[in-house]
Amino acid sequence: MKVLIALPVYNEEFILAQNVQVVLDFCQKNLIGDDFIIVIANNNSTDQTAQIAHQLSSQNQKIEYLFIPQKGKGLAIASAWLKYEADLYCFMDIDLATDLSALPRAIDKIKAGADLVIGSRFHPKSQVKRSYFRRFVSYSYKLFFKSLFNLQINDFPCGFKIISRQARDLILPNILNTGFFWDTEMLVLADRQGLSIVEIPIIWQEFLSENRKSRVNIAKTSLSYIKESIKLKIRLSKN
Ligand SMILES: Nc1nc2c(ncn2[C@@H]2O[C@H](COP(=O)(O)OP(=O)(O)O)[C@@H](O)[C@H]2O)c(=O)[nH]1
Ligand SMILES: [Mg+2]
Repeated sequence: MKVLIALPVYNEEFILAQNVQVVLDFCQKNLIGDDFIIVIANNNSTDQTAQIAHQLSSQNQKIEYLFIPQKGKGLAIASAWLKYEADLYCFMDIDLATDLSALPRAIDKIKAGADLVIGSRFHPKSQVKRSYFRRFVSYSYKLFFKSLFNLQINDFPCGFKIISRQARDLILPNILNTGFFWDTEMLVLADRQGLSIVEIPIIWQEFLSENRKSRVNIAKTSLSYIKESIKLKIRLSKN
């Protein structure tokens, strides 16, 4: 089977080349019997991201570079997923906070019949290194999304997800958000369609440094999650 790995990036010049190489090496060693393609999806970064991504793709035929002029992580992933032919579609955050050992396990679950497989920092078998503040924020999202949409899922915004081609075709055209809420909306819509969503344990570690801080503004993102959730809830109640 062919696996498409989308890497949404915004101003990642400090880690891009190194981490794309890590993903490439991992796939070459561990995705035995499966073909793969890595797509760097850049939303108009203002640093050297475009130049670095362009160079990486011209040096290796397994790496594609996609430029998206408008902002939004969700839009970047959707653009990459829709542009290339594959059997399985994955995205992961380029800081590689989710250890790559999750990838073959996730692929196996899809092959075994799951429609969506998502990394979960709340899985009892997960190993998670995170600040107390981010844990608290994450736990609040869990309570909020779970109760509002009445789902069994625990980790909605985790930056590691994989989906079958069939599920992509069914769900992607209905996702309206283009930013950080995009994958949460995907899960809610998938559940409404009766698709199976499987949470798998992951090893999660955030690598923050002076050069690379989180791209996420927690206050702004949380507020937009609340707004987008209410909009989605209203939309679903009308159907
Ligand atoms: N394409 C795209 N990627 C983004 C955007 N904002 C963040 N990202 C990517 O989304 C991923 C998650 O960002 P990160 O800073 O690690 O978030 P955190 O782990 O929640 O602190 C990284 O791969 C970022 O480069 C955006 O506007 N467009
Ligand atoms: Mg991160």
